[in-house]
Amino acid sequence: AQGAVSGPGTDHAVDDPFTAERTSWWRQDRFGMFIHFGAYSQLEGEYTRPDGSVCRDAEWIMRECAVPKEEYEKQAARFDPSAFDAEAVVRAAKDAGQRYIVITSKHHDGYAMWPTKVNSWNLRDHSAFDEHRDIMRELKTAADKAGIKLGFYYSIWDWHDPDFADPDTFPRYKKRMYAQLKELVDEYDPALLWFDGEWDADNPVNRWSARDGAELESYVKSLKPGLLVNNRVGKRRVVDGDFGTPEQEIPDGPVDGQPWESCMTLNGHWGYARYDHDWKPAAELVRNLLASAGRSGNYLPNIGPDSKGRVPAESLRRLRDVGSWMRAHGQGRAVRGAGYSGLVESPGWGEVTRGRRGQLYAAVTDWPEEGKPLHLKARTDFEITGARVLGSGQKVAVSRSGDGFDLMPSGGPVDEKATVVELRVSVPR
Ligand code: FHN
Repeated sequence: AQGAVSGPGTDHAVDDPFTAERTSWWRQDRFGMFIHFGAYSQLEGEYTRPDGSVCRDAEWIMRECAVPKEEYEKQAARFDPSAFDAEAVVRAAKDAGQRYIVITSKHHDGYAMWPTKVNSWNLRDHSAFDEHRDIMRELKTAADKAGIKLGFYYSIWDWHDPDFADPDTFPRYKKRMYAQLKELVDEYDPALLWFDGEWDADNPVNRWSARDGAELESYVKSLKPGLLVNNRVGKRRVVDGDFGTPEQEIPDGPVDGQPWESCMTLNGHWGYARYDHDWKPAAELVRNLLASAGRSGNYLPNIGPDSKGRVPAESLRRLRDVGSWMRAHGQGRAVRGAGYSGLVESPGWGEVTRGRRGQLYAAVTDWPEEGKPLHLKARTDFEITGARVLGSGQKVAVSRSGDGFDLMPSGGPVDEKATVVELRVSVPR
């Protein structure tokens, strides 16, 4: 199948995750938006201790800065993200070329970002936010309108609920967790659930087992057949769910025989950190997107709205740049629906993907010295029957050379982020 990866881990007799109908939309989309937004956003990454010293972190601030529970609750009570604009967030994703959004419904601090009836530790009952607003509902409505899929991150690990850390009371916690997940599925009909924190570092007698993971996965799938679930349901990220979730890295190929999605921060933090200005350039995002697609993976860069719910302008600018690049280079066809090329080795000067109609997309990110060709090392026998630069239409001379082909575009880079050469190929049967 197009986009499938050859090699170890793809040999599933039943419901091969690389070709399964269920994962089809997700494998085609290739590009989503992660959002880390929660009670921690209120602190914007800085906690001033009673002695006046400042401790910095983002979504881990409660734990890393040892914020006392009462103090954290006091901060959450002031949380008023009234500037959160679901339509603008969805538009930013859509303009960037992203086709799905995954937002933290509950992070490790246990704070629910929807009006859960399970407890009062949530955005409606424990905040300064308008009690008539529901951010998740707003996102769902905006996403549906824009044809964007919505998924929820949900942390199994919970720092706030005392029943979590005690093996005797853990079943009670689990019951509430199941009830919350049912609310999320019933109320917002998500396309996927993205679990995290199954690696419980808080509970000395960690009872969360691979069996708990399997049970959780089948429970949520029974609530909604077709729901996609990530791999972090089993203890310590053993293979589970529909896709793997490497973090801050692009793996070389299939991960544990699963399709995968690489999530990454745009600066150094997931949640908003007002002091972190170390933003990755848009060119890096384009490169990561191409590298993911070329290895048949998805790319999920993250945004972290501030205490008012505003998305940092630096994130928006980068997403806009990626979107412009997508539009200027064949509407993102080097990425969307594309996957592992199979026909050539990955070159040192960029990334190669194979599009859904069989074309090769050679994306040049590190242009060779002037006058030097772009060499493609063939892995198998095939012919190149046509070549042009996407966007500019520049002609590209193709010649056989040694173990593959030399490509000579008639001009230099058309875009410093990545210039894409589209190659029509003929592969002998
Ligand atoms: O601890 C979390 C972290 O805060 C963030 O949510 C990332 C996103 O994948 N997951 C955990 C670390 O693996």
